[in-house]
Amino acid sequence: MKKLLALLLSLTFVFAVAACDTTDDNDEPWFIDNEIVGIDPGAGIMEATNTAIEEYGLDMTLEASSGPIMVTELSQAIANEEWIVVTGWEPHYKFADYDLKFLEDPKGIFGDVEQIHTVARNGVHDDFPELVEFFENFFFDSETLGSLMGAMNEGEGDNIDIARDWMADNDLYLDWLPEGYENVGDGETVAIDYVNWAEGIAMTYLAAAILEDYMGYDVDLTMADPGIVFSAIAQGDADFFLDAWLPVTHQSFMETYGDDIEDLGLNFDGARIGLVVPTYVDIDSIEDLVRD
Ligand code: PBE
Repeated sequence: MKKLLALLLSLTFVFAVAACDTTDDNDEPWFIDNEIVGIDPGAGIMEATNTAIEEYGLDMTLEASSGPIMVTELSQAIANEEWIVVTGWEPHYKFADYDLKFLEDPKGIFGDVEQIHTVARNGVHDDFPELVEFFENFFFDSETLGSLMGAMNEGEGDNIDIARDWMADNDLYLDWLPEGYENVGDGETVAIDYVNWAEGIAMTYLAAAILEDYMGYDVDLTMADPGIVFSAIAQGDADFFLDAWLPVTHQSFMETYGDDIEDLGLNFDGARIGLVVPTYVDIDSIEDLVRD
């Protein structure tokens, strides 16, 4: 009997905890654990989200994870129709896979539309003039980058092979190649760094395939945290980085390292960061995350 009572008590406890997770005092749906699902701690969007928590007076915590884990949490919440709010950005394949919306940001903490830039270490104009020309031409519209990201997300095997398959149906790289590109690299090594963010992975592996297959370079790819990537470029330990978000998201990195970094111009226009929820979450603004 005692055992049964204990069992009943613990079951009641489990149900009570489960109820707290998904409902508030008024039994309205709410975000599990009062949490915003974040990504890697060094990302600009994490800094912006902490500012938003302060400026809007949100009683929520920002959980660090990574881009891929954020997407997994998003897909699980959507499968259960639970409320979830994530640090989100576009271009990203999650908008093609799920019905999502950015929460309005009346205080403008997350900035406006911005651009993704290709940046490089000092000296690339002298050392790699053909690559500078290539990267100055390197530019995606939203549909093309979306298609490449989708291929990487859904494809199996190495990203570089997925990039090669994708190139068989998408020949925009022909417009990027400089005059006399064939084997201009002559086996020389080029170091390209990237962060674990979907759009940068897609662009970086595509560039690597083109540089190796058409221009004859040997491309050395390294994934690292954003702070490490910016400092590696500034110190000349890496040659190129294709995923610098300007003017807002990576502003603080550019303030620290900008003098030692060359900006080769934008490769994507119309990028955006913010707080993102599934469309069934019936709030519209970051202000609605404040509970009365
Ligand atoms: N992101 C993707 C990055 C830039 C690229 C939005 C996650 C960031 O927040 O730093």
